[in-house]
Amino acid sequence: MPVITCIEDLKRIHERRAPRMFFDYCESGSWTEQTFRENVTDFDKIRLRQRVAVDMTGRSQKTQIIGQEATMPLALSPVGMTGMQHADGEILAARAAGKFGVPYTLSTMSICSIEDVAENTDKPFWFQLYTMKDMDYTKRLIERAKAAKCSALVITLDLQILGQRHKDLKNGLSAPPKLTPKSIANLATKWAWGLEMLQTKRRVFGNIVGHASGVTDTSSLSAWTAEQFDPALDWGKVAKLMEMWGGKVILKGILDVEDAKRAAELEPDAIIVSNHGGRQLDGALSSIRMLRPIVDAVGHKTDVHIDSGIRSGQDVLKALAMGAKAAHIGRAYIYGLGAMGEAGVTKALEVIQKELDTSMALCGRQTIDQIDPSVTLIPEDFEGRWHTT
Ligand code: HOC
Repeated sequence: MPVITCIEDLKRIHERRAPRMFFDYCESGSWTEQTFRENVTDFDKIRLRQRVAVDMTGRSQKTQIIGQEATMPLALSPVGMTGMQHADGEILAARAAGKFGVPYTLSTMSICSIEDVAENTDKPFWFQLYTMKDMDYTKRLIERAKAAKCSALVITLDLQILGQRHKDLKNGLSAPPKLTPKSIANLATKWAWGLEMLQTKRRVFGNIVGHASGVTDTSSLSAWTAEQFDPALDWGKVAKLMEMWGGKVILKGILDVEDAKRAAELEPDAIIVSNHGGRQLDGALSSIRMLRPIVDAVGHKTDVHIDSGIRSGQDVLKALAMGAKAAHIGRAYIYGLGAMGEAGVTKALEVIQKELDTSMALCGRQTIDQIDPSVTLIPEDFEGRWHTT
C-alpha cells in the first residue's frame, strides 16, 4: 500500500479502483468546467500569514457546528451515488464521519437509503433534501428523515434543473452501470470494486426506488430526475419545507448576496455558500470569492458555511479566516471512499485535520476561535471588479 500523505494520493487510488463512469461523475463540472477548476485555483490565490514565537502547546480544532459538537469545523457534503464509488459507500462514509466526530450528510440521490444508513450507524446524520414536483413524496422523505432521527435537514437550492456534465452523458452514467461493450471493458479491470459490489444488495437509488411512485428500477432514473425535480421551487416553498421539518435547517447553494439576504430572513441555522462543486452554473464565481461578501451581508444573522473547492486543511483555515463557521467537503472524502472504503474516508479526515492543525500553529493560532481575518493575505481585487452591467 503506498504512503498516503495528501488528498491527491487518495484521488489517484480512487481513479485506479473505481469504474471510469463513477470516477468521472465525481471529477466533473458542468460544460467547460471553468467554475469547477476555479473553485480550487482561487483558494491558491489566498495566502496565509506566518507568525512565530507563539506558545503552541494547547492546540485544538474542536468547535460547534449549528450547535452540535464537532472534532473540527468540517462536515461531509451530500454526494449523489456515493454507494457506486464503493459498495455501501454512504454507510461507510457515515460511520467514518461519526467515529471522527464530524457531521455526515446523506444525499436524496444516495444508493443506501435513509433507513439503511440509520440502521447501520450509531451517530445521527444530516439529510439533504431535493424538492420534487410530487409534494407527497417530498413530505415522505422528510418524514423518513425524522423517523431516522436525522439531526439536521440540508435543503439544496441550486439544482432545480441539472447542469450538463459532458462526461456523464458520454459515459452513459447509470446505477448500477449498464453493460455496454465500453463499460464491460472498463469493469473487467475493476475486479476489487466488482467483488465488493457483488456482496451488497444496495445497487439502486435507495431513497427513490420502491418509494417514489412509478419508479421500479433505475434504468430510467436520469429521465425521472429531470422530470421530477421541482422547477417551481421558490422561497415560499422553502419556508414550508422548513416548517414541515421543524428542526435544524441548513440552506445550501447560495452564491449571491441578494439570495443570502432572502435566505437569512427565513432564519435557518446556517447557509452554505456553494456552486454545487462547479456542477451547475458554469461561469459562476468560485465559492471562496463569494464568501466574504455574503458573510458581510448576513453573517450577523446566520452562520455562513462554504463548500466547493476545499481539498486541504489550509483551504479550511482560509475559509474560516474569511468568515465561514464550517467547511463542507465532497470530492475530498469521496476520493478516500473510492480508494479504500471507510478507512479511506477516515484517512481523508486525518489528512485534513493534520493540515489544519499544523497550519493553524504556523499562523500562531491554537484554537478555532482564535482564527480571524488577519490569518490571511488576500489580493486586493479578489472579490472586486465584477459588475452586473
Ligand atoms: C442522476 C443523478 O447532487 C449531483 C447531485 C445530484 C444529481 C442528480 C442526478 O450530481 O450534483
